Amino acid sequence: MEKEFLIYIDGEFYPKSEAKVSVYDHGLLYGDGVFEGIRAYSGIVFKLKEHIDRLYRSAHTIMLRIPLTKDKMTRAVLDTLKKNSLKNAYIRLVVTRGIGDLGLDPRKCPKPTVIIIAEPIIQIYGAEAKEKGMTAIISWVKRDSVDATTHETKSLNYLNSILAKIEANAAGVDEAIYLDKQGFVCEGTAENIFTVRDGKIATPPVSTGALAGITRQRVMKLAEDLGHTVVESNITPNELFNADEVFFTGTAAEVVAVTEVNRRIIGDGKPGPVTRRLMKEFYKIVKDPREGTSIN
Ligand code: PXG
Repeated sequence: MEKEFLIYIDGEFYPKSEAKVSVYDHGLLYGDGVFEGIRAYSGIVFKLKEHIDRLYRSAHTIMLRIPLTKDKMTRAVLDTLKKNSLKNAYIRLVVTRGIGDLGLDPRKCPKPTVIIIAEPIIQIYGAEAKEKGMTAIISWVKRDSVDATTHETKSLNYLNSILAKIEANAAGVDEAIYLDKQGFVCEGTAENIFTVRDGKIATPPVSTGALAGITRQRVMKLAEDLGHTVVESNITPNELFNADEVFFTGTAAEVVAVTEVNRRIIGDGKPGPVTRRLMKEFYKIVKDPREGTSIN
């Protein structure tokens, strides 16, 4: 039998088929918890510190006390990778409110559940998407305004992303883009969005409800280092349709062009020069030991 991956749950490792949590866990019953999606490249966990910091900020907002220090959590992530002999990996870090009763009162949950899953990279957006770009629709599902379920907090409540994804699937396109409640462009289902116009780069502010993406942050700095002006500003659907280039950023997506939105071709319908340059430079960054934490 093929060796199963080992999953970390509350300090112990379990083979994948035995890695289970209680049906009374409030992560399941109420989406009460927080998570991170992280990636390791050639033995370096890209921006691990930033992901751990964001996890603890999300937990702070929902008043969930993570039962590990940040250092211990970092070690647990690295141990999980080592146990599974993974150097290139997708890592999912989940902390739920823990086991409680059927009421939603979090006081009934004395111990948060900590889960770390590490698997080889699955090509979520494969080579073809990288080469040709992705198609997208603007979804009818609007990003929640800035409150508990906005993606300012990376909580386990992802139903609006899921509904938008279902809509994209039904429309036969690769991804869905949300607007905020005012009608401004917000982000994709699991990626931030950027426009390029006359060499100037724009991305929606987090006040639209977009996640303060770690890839977004790094790509903004990269673009500035390459001489571009980068602004956080509201983007209308009209501005999106008429941009020279549109691209997504995210842990899974990395940097990827969006070449069609609601059947409107963006630019000339191919990944543009700014996007291609950023893709190329981003691949160098993710392998740079200074940009992450070494597994060993
Ligand atoms: N917006 C949302 C709503 C996200 O969930 C991003 C933007 C990009 O942020 P980062 O920090 O990754 O640059 C995310 C990231 C998945 C998956 O399995 C989701 C995320 C990350 C990785 C994988 O769909 N969320």
